[in-house]
Amino acid sequence: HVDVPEDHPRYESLLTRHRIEAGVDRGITSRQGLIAQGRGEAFDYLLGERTTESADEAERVAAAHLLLADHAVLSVNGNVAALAPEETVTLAEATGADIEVNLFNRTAERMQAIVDHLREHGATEVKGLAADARIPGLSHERGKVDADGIHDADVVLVPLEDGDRAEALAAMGKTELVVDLNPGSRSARTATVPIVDNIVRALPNMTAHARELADIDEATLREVVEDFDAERALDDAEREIRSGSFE
Ligand code: PTJ
Repeated sequence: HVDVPEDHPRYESLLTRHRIEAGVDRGITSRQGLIAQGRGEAFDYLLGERTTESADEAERVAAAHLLLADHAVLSVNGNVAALAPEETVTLAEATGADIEVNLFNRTAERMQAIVDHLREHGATEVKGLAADARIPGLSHERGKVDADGIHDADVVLVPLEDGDRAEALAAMGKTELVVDLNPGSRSARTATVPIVDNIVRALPNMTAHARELADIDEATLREVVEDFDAERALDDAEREIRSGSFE
């Protein structure tokens, strides 16, 4: 437990930082995850630490993709597990998606710690431990996935993903929903739907959209998805960064 004064201007940002630290202490987050968090924070600062209108739209489109999917999977790494375990479980429940732990720096210990952590936060089934299939084009450890999980999925949500893996998943023909605060990252540029927002805001907002869209007919959902322009979403994010007023 840490005491961050609630009136501190960086309250949310400091809480998030402590969650990542705690994740490292508990063997959930990799030490590289600390560096990734720092990079994310810098972009979040430039974006004003808020969900832009354009990101909100991308989150709505991503929710529609999850609802339309034959088999959607939410991929969880060590940063996501530390930052938003409950929010991941809630989104999976709202959309009928599977959850799979998939690590860039895979170790058996960290896989198990994250699976346990997600179960403590209400997940019933967590995939990733079987590792009985491969993503083509990646080295052995980095390409491991479950045959009945990410390998089989038509839609995957990959938050804070490394560029190589994002490209390899896209090359498999999957609809890729990427949450990444850096609009210039290869992952964001590869995505079917780039979501330039903090994962701690993106997941609950996607759940809210999924609940709103749940009763809408399939044709309308398809329109939501087809109207989306990924290039424009990335341009919007860049413009927000350039025009930001920083506090
Ligand atoms: O747990 P593992 O082993 O799977 O490793 C996970 C990390 C994140 C360490 C690994 O995938 C990695 O090294 O990723 P990168 O290449 O550092 O990319 C992470 C991207 O996520 C960067 O573009 C960051 O800007 C972005 N990012 C970091 N924190 C957040 C974020 N995006 C959204 N929300 C965040 N909180």
